[in-house]
This record gives sequence, structure tokens and C-alpha cells, in this order.
Amino acid sequence: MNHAETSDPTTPADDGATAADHPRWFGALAGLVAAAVALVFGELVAAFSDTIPGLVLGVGEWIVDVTPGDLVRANIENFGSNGKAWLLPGITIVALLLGAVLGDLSARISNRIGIVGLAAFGLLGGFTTARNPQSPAVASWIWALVAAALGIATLLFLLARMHRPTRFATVMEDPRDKRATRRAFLGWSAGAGAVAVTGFGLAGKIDGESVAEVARGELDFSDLVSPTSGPPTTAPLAAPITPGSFDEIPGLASFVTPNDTFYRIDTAIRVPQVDPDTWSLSFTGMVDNPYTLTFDEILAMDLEEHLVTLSCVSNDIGADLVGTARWTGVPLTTLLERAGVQEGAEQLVGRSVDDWTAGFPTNLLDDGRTALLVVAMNGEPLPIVHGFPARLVVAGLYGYVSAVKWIEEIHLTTWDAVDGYWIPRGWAKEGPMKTMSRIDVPGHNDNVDPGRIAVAGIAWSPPRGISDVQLSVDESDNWVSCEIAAPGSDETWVQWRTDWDATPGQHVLRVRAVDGDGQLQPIGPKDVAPDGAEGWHAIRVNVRDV
Ligand SMILES: Nc1nc2c(c(=O)[nH]1)N[C@H]1C(S)=C(S)[C@@H](COP(=O)(O)O)O[C@H]1N2
Ligand SMILES: [Mo]
Repeated sequence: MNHAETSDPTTPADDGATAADHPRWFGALAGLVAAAVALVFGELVAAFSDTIPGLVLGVGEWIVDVTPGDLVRANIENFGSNGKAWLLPGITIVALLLGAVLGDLSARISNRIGIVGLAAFGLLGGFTTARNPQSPAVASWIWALVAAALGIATLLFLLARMHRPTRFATVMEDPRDKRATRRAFLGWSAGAGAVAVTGFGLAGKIDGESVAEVARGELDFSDLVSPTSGPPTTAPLAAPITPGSFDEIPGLASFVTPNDTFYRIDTAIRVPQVDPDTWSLSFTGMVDNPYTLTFDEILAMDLEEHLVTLSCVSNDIGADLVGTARWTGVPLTTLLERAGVQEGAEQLVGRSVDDWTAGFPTNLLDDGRTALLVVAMNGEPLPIVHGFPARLVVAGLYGYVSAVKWIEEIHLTTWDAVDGYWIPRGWAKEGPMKTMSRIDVPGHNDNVDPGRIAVAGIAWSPPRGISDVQLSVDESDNWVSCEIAAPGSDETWVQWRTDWDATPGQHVLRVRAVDGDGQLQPIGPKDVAPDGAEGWHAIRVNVRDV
């Protein structure tokens, strides 16, 4: 920028054209381009760093954190998967529009408005990017303020172009010619806009593999565990058992959920990228021997493998925020024995690298249920979105009170001392999983041919297990037991199937399960908040006339 031309950036120059001579949207365009330059600079910094987020992301994380849970209770839990899809584009658009407003006000009233406004952007960006525990605070602040400064410089430069063409243009055209001024302004704006767009594309390209992805790729877990650990005993089944699985039924959830289709729920807009070489897990609080484990130390321990069904408390009747995987890791009881849990330590609180927390009663571990510090999922290192390098999985508890991903601390404390992340946001402090069943085949509203067709689905009630699954047709009280495929354990779902003689017309199919203690699944319906949905899944099927 040539300072001779903008000696006083806060007052319009009095020679040449003035802002009032131009279409009103010129100022807005200048502001929009300036905001874009600042945002894109932030994206470029983020692309080069594993830990500094872009400005938009920083603001997004902050919004997720401060949104009152009771306002958007069920939705907010989904920020980690599809619920956040609108958030970052939304923030970007709002930021660009605010930039446009600032540019307009600057052009018409005073450049000070743009300077102060963009500086405020920078402060918000610095505050929001620095506050995440994964981010280096000082560097985050510096880059946010540099981004804002670049935005301000761009705005002042473009505003100055509105008042008078560049020196280059003066050689060729009359500097008093409004059209030349306009052409120069639009040219510079288009140029700066193109730089921003290019930068944005570049940021996407540069953003390569993180340390976590590289380290995960180098791990070989093919012989991590000798298959000695048998599944816990199963409940006596009232339903007929079929050996094997019903995996061959099209449309039915496979008994083991593949990693790439396993549901994902977390508050992380930016998936934590943890370097296992520098990561460690600490045992703290009410323990006699606080200690810290490295990733290699964990891998060297005796690992066990268990099939466990994990569900989100937000899983509604008939929904799919539930999955079953083969989890490999160290039993929590082994790790806690070494720590020496003190009398009165009623709660185990896990904390992740992004400061998410979940807690459950320590005495739940006394009943022998599977509770693992997990390093592998279905024989592979934990996928990054599922908690690499390590997470907790506790059979029979919803994820929000137990299944801490990217864990770095296990803290023993009293029941009242700590509330996990979702508790003050309106969810129940205790989160035992409820008995649930689901019809997968046929699908709701499917059109089928009359005759004998397979009806199939899943049912779960960890750690109690499932003893019966029953189907009813057309609201009848005649509940018929279905076949159950040999269950993995009481801690997993079961697949069930039955044959149904479909007659032409519209029909309703309902399913309900009985748990391993003989308790019938509650009829509900109850909403997912505050402690998990209840109710029998029903679907409508249209049977064709033939
Ligand atoms: N660090 C962290 N761990 C977390 C969460 C989170 O938001 N952050 N969400 C929990 C919730 S609500 C659920 S249901 C499970 C989901 O685990 P998954 O994404 O591997 O299926 O993770 C749990 N662990
Ligand atoms: Mo969840």
C-alpha cells in the first residue's frame, strides 16, 4: 500500500472522486473482500498447523460450547456428525455480511467504523481460537490479530481506491474521471477477491495428513491380542436360538458394525488430532498412586477383546445411533487397581484432550461388566473420529456418561464433585442403557408382495442381555416370539427374525424385547431427553394386491 495516497485513512480524500459518487454497494464490496481476506488468511494458518483452528472454526467451537443445552438439547449432541453441517458455512456467511456492512458504513461515514469492526473480529477470533485446550494460546491470538490487520489493510486500501484511481491509472486516464476510478476500484476488489478464493482453495490442498493420521497409519494391530478372552455368559433365552448370524438378510444391521459406518457423536467440530508419541493418560484424584501411562505402555499390557454394543442417549425409537464393535483394550479394573482407588471415590470421570467429560459410578465396575480403555476397534487402531489413540467403552452405559474419546485423564472423585459435560445441559446424571428393539426389514412404508416375507431386526439391553423378542401385527395383543441368532454376549445386541404371511393391504408391525432379567421393554413412548428414549418400534408396510 502506498502511504502517500492514504495519508489520512480515516477521512475521505478531497481530490478526485468521493465515495458519494459511487454506487452504494462499492463500500459493501470493499468490506466483504476485506473480511474474506482476513478469513482466508486464518484458514491458511490453520492449514499449516495441526492445532491452530481457522477463525470460523474457533467461533463455531465457541458457539457449540455456550449454546444452552436445554434449548437445543437433542440437536446439539449431534454437532459432531451432521448437526454441525450448517454451522461453519453459516458463520462464514454472517462474517462476510458483517464485513459488507462495515465496509458500507466506512465508505459513507468513517473508516474508523471498519477499523474498529474488523479489529473486534480479530479479538473474537483470537479469543475463540485460543480458548480450546488443544490450541497454543499465544500463537492463536497472534495469527487472529494478523488476520484482522490484513483485513483492515485491505479495507483501507480499497476504500482509498474509491476516492482516486491508482497512480498507474493516472498515467493512462484522467484521475478526475469517475469511470476510471470505478474501474480501478473494481479491478482491485476483484484482484483481492481472487487472492482470497485462491487462498481458500490452497488451504484445502495444504491441509494434509495430521500427525495423528500418520502415526495411526504406521500402527500394525494385526496380532494385538490373542483370542483368549471369551464373552461373558449369556442369559437363558426364551426365544429359539439360531446358530451364527442373520447377516445374510438384506437390510438387516450386520451383527458387527463396520468402523466406517459406526455412528459418530461428539461435540468436536475439529476432530482432535492426537500424536500418540506425546500423548499420555493420567490417573488422578482420589487414588493412592497417581500415575501416567504412555501409548506404548498400554500396548505392552495384557489386552482383552470384547464385543460391546454402544448407543447414544439421543438414539430415538427405531433410530440408528447404536452400533456393535469388537473393542480391544485394558480392563479399567486392572488400571484402577494399580492406582489404588480410595474409599469414597464414588465417581470415575474421564476427560478428553478437548476437555469433554463424562462420569459414572465407580461401583458399576464391580458387577464384572466389560469396561475397557480401548485402543482398537474391530481389529484396527481406533479410527480418529472414534477416539484415537484411546477411549473408554463401558457396557450398558450410554456414551454420554462413559465412552470418552481422545481420553487423557481418568479422575476419581465423589459423586457430587463433578458433573460431566452433558449433565448441566439437561441430561440425567446416570445413563444406564434401556432395553430397545428395532425392525430393520421390511423398512417403514415399504411396498412388498403378499406371501411369506422375512421380518428382521435387532434388540439390545446391555449388560442384562436379551431373552426374548416379540412381534405383533396390526395392533394385536398376540405377540409372537422371533428367532434370535446366537448372541455374542449379554453386552451386545441380538439379531432377530421371523416369517410373516403378508396379506394385501396396509399393516402395522410392532416389536418389543424382554431383557435377560425377564423385564419387558417399556412401552413408552418417551423422548430421548433426559435419560434415553423408551417405546416399541412400529412400522407401516404396504402389501400389494396381486
Ligand atoms: N471426547 C468426547 N468423547 C465423547 C463424546 C464427545 O462429545 N467428546 N461424545 C460421547 C457420546 S454422547 C457418545 S454417544 C459416544 C459416541 O461414540 P462414537 O462416536 O465412537 O460412536 O462418544 C462419547 N464420547
Ligand atoms: Mo451420545
